[in-house]
Amino acid sequence: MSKRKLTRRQAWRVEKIQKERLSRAQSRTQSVEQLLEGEALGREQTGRIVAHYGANLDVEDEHGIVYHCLTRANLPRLVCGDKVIWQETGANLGVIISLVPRTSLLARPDYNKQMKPIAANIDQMLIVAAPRPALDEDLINRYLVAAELTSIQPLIVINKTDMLDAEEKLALEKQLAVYQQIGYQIIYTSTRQKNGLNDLIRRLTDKTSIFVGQSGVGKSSLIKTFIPDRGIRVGELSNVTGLGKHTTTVTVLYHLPGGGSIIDSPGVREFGLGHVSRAQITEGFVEFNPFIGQCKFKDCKHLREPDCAIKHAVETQRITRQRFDSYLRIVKNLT
Ligand SMILES: Nc1nc2c(ncn2[C@@H]2O[C@H](COP(=O)(O)OP(=O)(O)OP(=O)(O)O)[C@@H](O)[C@H]2O)c(=O)[nH]1
Ligand SMILES: [Mg+2]
Ligand SMILES: [Zn+2]
Repeated sequence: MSKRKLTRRQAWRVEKIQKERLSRAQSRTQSVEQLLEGEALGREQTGRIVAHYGANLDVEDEHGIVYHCLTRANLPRLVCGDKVIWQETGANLGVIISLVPRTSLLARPDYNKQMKPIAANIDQMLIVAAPRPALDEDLINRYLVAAELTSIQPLIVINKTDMLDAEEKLALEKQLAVYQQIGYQIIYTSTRQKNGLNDLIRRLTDKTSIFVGQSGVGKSSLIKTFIPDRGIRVGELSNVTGLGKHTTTVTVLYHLPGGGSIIDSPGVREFGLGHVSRAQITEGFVEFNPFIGQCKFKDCKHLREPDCAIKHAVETQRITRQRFDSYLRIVKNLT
């Protein structure tokens, strides 16, 4: 078969799939509009999205009852944590008719570099890391920047401390001490030895927190220790890939028995910052703030320019080389 023929056939298939998609979307919209025109609609009420799978969203009403809902076509992409106005259309079924303005939105770029929202109305971001899969400081720093730029309070959680002997634990604490020096809190936990869990639950009460971090660091395991009866799936680390086998694939919001909610999100190998500028990343490195605007050149990139206030701060140890080098790697990878 010639190359051209194959390409044409591929093009035909792509077009066919797109047509099918469009018609599915149109019929979905039609059925939503038909539902809305019907007379059997319940009253308008507020609710919160507690899970979402493709076009279907689970909305929880004020009494904690969950309804599978479709959405009106004119709404933006809705995510876990969103507060919505919706109407009942049948037994445990409903239609979302509007979105209550969000107080915060966490998003990340997808494979097409389009920003994809992950969760909304979050107060706190728990950045979970572990000795295995190997701790990635650049990833932690990207999450910290995202937290700073979206005004979501970050908290670093180092899980699986049972995998470290005393000496290794000390070395890790020393490596991460810089984060505490610049004002971030770190909680060391082990779901196996039940360490640090009380400390962690205290930070979660009465807030909406999202657990983020690489796949296999133990986000779902931590959540499971707080909500034991909700059948949360926890992955075995595969020896081949090092990634979780029962990896979380949908974002779900759980309620804590003592008040507050937690959102479990799928692990990521990379967390890109998307369309943020170099200047925004610099701002997201909190300890750089006193030196921003002090460089000789207004457009200083803090690389080789003379009289660079940031580099001077590194030389005089007011900014650590550890964070500065990570900053340089992050801005270098900006698209
Ligand atoms: N040694 C040890 N293993 C743990 C600990 N916490 C979780 N694990 C194990 O780590 C593996 C991955 O745990 P998960 O909770 O599924 O990890 P996750 O972060 O939710 O992963 P994704 O859903 O893929 O993002 C499982 O085999 C857990 O049993 C811990 O404190 N110590
Ligand atoms: Mg998980
Ligand atoms: Zn500079």
